[in-house]
Amino acid sequence: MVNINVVKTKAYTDQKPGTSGLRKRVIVFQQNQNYAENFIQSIISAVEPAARQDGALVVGGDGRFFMKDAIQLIVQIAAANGIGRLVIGQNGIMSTPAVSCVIRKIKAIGGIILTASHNPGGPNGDFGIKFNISSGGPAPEGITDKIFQISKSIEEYHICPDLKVDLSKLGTQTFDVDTFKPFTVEIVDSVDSYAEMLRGIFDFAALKELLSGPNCIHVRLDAMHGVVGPYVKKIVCEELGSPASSAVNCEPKEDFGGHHPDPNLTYAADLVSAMKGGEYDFGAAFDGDGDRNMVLGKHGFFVNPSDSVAVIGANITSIPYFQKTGVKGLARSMPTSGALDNVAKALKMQLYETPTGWKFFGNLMDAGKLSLCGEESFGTGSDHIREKDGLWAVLAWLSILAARKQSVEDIMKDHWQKFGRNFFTRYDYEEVDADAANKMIKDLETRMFDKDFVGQTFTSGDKTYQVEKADNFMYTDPVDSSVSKNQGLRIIFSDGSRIIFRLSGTGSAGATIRLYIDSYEKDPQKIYQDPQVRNQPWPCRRKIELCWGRLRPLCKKPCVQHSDCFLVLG
Ligand code: VG1
Ligand code: CO
Repeated sequence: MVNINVVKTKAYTDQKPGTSGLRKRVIVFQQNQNYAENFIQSIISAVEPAARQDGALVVGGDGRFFMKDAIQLIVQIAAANGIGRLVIGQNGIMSTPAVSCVIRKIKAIGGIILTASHNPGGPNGDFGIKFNISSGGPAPEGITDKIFQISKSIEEYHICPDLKVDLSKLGTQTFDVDTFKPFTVEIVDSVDSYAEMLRGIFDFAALKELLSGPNCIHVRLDAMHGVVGPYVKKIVCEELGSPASSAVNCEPKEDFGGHHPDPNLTYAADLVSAMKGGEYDFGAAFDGDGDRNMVLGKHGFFVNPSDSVAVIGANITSIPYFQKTGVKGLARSMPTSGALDNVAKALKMQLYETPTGWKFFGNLMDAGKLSLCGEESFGTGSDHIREKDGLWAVLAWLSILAARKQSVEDIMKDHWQKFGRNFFTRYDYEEVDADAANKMIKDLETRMFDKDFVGQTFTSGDKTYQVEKADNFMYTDPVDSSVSKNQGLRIIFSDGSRIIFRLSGTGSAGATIRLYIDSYEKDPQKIYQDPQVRNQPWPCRRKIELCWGRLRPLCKKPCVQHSDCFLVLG
């Protein structure tokens, strides 16, 4: 018999889940007494007591520092709160998409994912805890608000301190806990269920031919020492026959080898330079928890994530899953470029525009309104699960390559010729002072809402843009009518080009201001320009505090260099 202790605790005021779970520095979890315990108890308290005894929770993470400690706490607190069963990835390892897959497969009541995604790890890095619901998707705002409320008033938590499980041993361990039904912990293979799911989505024989047949292409998949490594090895190498050398950085590490596990041109620079050599036809990188992806073609040709989802949409019949289910609708997060909109229009499909964060796609999928969606932040996925899915996106691209027998670059260029091109760029201003960032957004909003703002024209190079609409994005969920306000400031021009500002919800220190620029071009002569050059908002790239000469209060001194700013407000 395992004992339950009731431990008195003091509530914290800062456990508000952001865009994707609670993310803080590791030391915040380590040094503040009961910080992790409080939050885990708050999550479990949000699960109805009646659902707990016969319910299962899936638990897994990206292998980062502190994950194993957090999993032991989840086991002890879940047991003490009457949860019936936990299903945990071996050694705690399970990618975010795989957790979503397993929740759906075993009809769990939800899951807890230990990750701070693409944020760096290790003792000085970040840690995160995220709760997913029975659909397999991230908890919607109603539930994360409830968890936050509980965390602010928590006075005690329940725990079985003597209960320890061996996370390395596959199989079921059962414990008697107080008056509850037996508590079972099942350690499962991290990859099996997910691999089985992918076999039902893609044509594995065609992919095997592409990766290991007589005319095979060469791929390089960089897991950045995140959780995807074992998935790449087992599925792409062992099963689809790609040589072992195509799996790079595929050992999960607690500190991701000291790097940011962030699949973009900056942090996956090694992949970019390896691709430039011309030895590989296709390259991809993944983030820490395996839900993000970056796709590259031969010689390092970069596929912008907003374009990636549009290409998959335009070629969706290359994927057997969609031949079976049909295509119910397409969606993108608000800041994501309008490339997908052009595909939706051409194919006469419904297009939904949601706030940033994958949780907003779930309701549409559950209601049978959405098949394929993406975010500009290297997230792509479909209704096969309720999370974005990095390896799925890679197999989707490989399916298109197999069907079209063209290079990544040719597929992308054909796409732009047909649909026009959305030049998309995002600038991030990280760790700025939070109060000042809030003030800047307020100030900008006031200026944007000035009655004379709509209708104004701005000139950049040979193009003139007229403001057609300026607002703070608000989303009404078409399924449950819930309303999400203040999702980002939008300046929309008459040709569909847009400038967007929003504050990030995933940082762990200070505030991050994101500036997104999306400009549309249909002139075939101009579609091969460099987006970094074309969309540069200011002639130089100084920090926003100095650059925003006209956008007080972040400005420290007036900005004399920027008289030809693309965006001059006021
Ligand atoms: C960022 C991205 C958003 C993504 C979120 C979680 O959020 O912009 O598109 O859904 O990260 O991704 P924010 O609030 O910082 O802009 V992940 O791979 O960190 O789960
Ligand atoms: Co992620």
